[in-house]
Amino acid sequence: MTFKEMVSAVRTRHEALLSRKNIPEEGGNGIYTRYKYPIVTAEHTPLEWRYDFNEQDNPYFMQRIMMNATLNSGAIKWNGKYVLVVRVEGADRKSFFAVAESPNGIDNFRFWDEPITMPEDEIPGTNVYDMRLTKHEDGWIYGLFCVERHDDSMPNDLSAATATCGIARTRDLVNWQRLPDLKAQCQQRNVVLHPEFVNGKYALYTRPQDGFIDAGSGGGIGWALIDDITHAEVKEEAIINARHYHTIMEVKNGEGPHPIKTPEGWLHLAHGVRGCASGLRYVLYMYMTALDDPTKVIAQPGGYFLVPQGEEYIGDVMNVTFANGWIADGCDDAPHGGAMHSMDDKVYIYYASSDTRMHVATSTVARLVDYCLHTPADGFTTGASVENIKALIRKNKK
Ligand code: M1P
Repeated sequence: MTFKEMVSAVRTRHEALLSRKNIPEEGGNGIYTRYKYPIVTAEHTPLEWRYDFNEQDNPYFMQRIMMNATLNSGAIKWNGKYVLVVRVEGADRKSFFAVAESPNGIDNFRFWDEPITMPEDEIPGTNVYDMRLTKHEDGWIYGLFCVERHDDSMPNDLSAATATCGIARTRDLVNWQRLPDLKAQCQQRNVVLHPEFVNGKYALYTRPQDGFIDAGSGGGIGWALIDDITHAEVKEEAIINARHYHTIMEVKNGEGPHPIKTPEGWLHLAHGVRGCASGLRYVLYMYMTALDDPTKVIAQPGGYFLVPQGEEYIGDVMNVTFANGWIADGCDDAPHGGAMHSMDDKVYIYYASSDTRMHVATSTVARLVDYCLHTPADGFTTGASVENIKALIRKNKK
């Protein structure tokens, strides 16, 4: 093959992947519809990021920079497009943020020309990942993400690391203003900005943790009010969604994207983690909080909402589903992400499987509210679970 032919073959394959129509899967659970094809993979990243197109410099037309994965993406409806801020991970294990957009939210995702240049905080980070996007009442779009640094208090341990919440804001998703990292008493990951002011303050969903991996004594998803987002500090933190023994979130949990406001309350998407013989299992779950008090849980279906299925089990970190982005249609021109949605609004749930690729599942506000309000809560024992099943059987016999 000539150089020209190699380039042409790669371009044709790439375009076929990018323009592939996605297909809804039949026979789901009635709560949401999954789609057959992953929506963003490492292979979707622009060829210009990976290949040197100069024949003299790259006669074999090799990839000069390889991409490993596209995962945990923030999401926002932006100028009529479905936009993801994707965590792209290179072969060198470094993650970075890059914007991919689609005209319909389910296929044809294409990356913008260049990855995001994220300014550093005072102490530069080694790695950044898992951005949650919030169009806030103050007019800015915020991106909150995890910043990983080596833990220099343990100089002899090369794997010792710290997790801190990085904060940046933008008006166009291209130029980002970095604010100082969140100050807290402990390490933090999965921190999310609530879209509205609460008591005149910024409000954060937090996830206090003892170490880089272990949530330890951090009891679950927390809540903290912040006086000044430009010098954000957690002064008081209350756990609003606690972990529990023998549940899907026994080991850890974490808020996903910011919640969706509905007439029945705030819809929350989160991940829960439990340990098993093959390692940690990450699943998605939902809960609802009161409209007038986003910290007050009013419903929490027992068990998981969405788990890996088929090839989704396999990847860099097996048995993982993780979501930090969803888009509820219907409030495109709303001034901020806390706008009230109607029950008919469609919801696009963006999730990653096994830290490797991005998928979409669709639902509606009405279905998700119904799921939250009418799925029995976890009774925390086998006996309680059996009673839930028997109550349903009795109802069906009537
Ligand atoms: O590997 C699974 C996930 O592990 C972490 O999530 P958590 O902090 O809840 O354990 C994150 O590193 C996340 O990016 C990753 O997908």
